[in-house]
Amino acid sequence: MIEVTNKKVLDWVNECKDFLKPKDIQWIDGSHAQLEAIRQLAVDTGEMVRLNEEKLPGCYYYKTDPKDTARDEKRTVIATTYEKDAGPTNNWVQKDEMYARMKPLFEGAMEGRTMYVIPYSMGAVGSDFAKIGIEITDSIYVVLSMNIMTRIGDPVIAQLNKGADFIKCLHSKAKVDAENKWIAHFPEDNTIWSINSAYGGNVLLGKKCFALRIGSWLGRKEGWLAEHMLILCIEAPNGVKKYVAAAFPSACGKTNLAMLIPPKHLKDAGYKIYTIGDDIAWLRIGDDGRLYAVNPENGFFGVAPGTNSKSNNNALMTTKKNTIYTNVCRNLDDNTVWWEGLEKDIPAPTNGLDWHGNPWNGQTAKERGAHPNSRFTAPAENCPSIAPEFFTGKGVPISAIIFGGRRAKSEPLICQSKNWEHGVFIGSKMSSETTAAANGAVGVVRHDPMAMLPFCGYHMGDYFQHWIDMGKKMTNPPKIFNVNWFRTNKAGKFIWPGFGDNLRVLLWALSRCEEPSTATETTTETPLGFIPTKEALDLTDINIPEDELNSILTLDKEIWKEEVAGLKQWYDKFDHLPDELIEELHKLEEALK
Ligand code: SAT
Ligand code: MN
Repeated sequence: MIEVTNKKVLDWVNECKDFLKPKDIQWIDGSHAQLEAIRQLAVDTGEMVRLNEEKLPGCYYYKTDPKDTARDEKRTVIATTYEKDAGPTNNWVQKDEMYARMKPLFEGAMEGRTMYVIPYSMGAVGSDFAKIGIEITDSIYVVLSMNIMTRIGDPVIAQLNKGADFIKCLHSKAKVDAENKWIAHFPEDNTIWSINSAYGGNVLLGKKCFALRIGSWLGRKEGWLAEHMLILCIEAPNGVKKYVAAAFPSACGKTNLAMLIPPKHLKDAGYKIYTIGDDIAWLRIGDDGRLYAVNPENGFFGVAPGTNSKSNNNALMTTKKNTIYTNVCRNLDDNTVWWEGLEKDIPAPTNGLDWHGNPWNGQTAKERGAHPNSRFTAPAENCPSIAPEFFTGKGVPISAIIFGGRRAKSEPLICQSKNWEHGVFIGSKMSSETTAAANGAVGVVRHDPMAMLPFCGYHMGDYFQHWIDMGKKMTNPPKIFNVNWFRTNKAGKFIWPGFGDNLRVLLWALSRCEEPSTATETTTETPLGFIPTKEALDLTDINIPEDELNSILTLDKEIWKEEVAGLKQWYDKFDHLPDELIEELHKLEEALK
């Protein structure tokens, strides 16, 4: 390991050591030998299970406490000096009070344990977009997961030694005590404290905590955007590459969209998809007035259930080596893993262990084998569709921004906003049915603007204003769209086939980004924006009953009057919102009359 000479780093690590009282300290240099030794330790202590080395080389199984299987939004806090800076959508605690509440929990929390110090970079090390964090943790799972999800070790220390600034991330699983679990962000101090959890989203502090909550705060201060977005590249048969960034709430198919496989006729025609990111985008305005995006992560923390060779073969292939599986079902016959949905490829084990660790028989068990929010943590480099641009860390120019939620009835398949401000309005009104990615009821509609409700680190009214201001600074901003893959018919079945067929919808969106647009004449203008006619969409080989197709390509005014009423209530939460949004809401209401 190279020597750490950054005094700020050394002082902070010492300070943490003094109140955490670990038995020893291990700096993570990221070397193969060091990580192998840590993996061996995890196996020896039973914290992780090494899986079948032929079928799943370098793969490990990990299980959390049954009460600790998802992000915990109630226990996620933005701790600032003034409440107005956290705004009405965050749990706010005065920052001194939050430190005082958590300090006693951290006091001696690492007694008898090793304190790991993980220097990591979000974004390719040293690239223009990159930012550094240091995570202190007592969890081997965190060390090994951070190694997959971020760039860690010596190259990052070298940056720190050059004087690079860093985010102070402190985690202890402590007693994994649900009653005393806190995930607290102190954006004024570039600090994150997380205690009493051992589940990914609460403890891999580079991800939602840094890359989104602290990132969004920094983005506002420094003039860029940190967003809950996948990034993908669509290469047309003529070789031209276009880039799309898309925001969906957790567990709404971001990973699937990012890795989509074109339907046969489009593949035969020469369309190719490359993946740049599946969850988080950092976006900056380039010298040419366009918006450029990078994926600051280095791996995928994807939902396992539902992943199979039909739904997302790229994701499945990504997880075949050097992957950590969390809370899935174990197959004891061949020491592999299994989850609901995988029966398309591999039958459920008769000799398994469910996500609680209880004996489980896929033929007779009524309970699930894998937790609905069970996850794989897999290196991006494994992904068959990974884009070369991913590795350079240079931003890619975004043509289209796509917002989407899970709405059974209201939102059409796709709708293009009228301009940037209207697009921000479209993002601000996003709502979705909740999923298992966070604790709480599943299937309840909630407003989730830009899919950032749980991840915006500051006042959301200010966040919308920042979006509007960013638009003003761009001479060539992306076009903004809203999509909904989740409309259902009378029988409750999805109308749109989704998955690879979503490319058809993206291609229409991209055609609208051409100057001049190649699709205008087959578009209907509605109060919500532009919706393609069915002639405008490529529906080759797709069979959807006429009336159902019409229903997802029109705007139901009655339903939308109710939506507007709900939206007004939502906006009422805010003590301030940009005038542009109030005006767009007013225009929508008028147009629906
Ligand atoms: O749990 S995570 O926040 O890391 C994943 C998600 O909810 O999107
Ligand atoms: Mn996410």
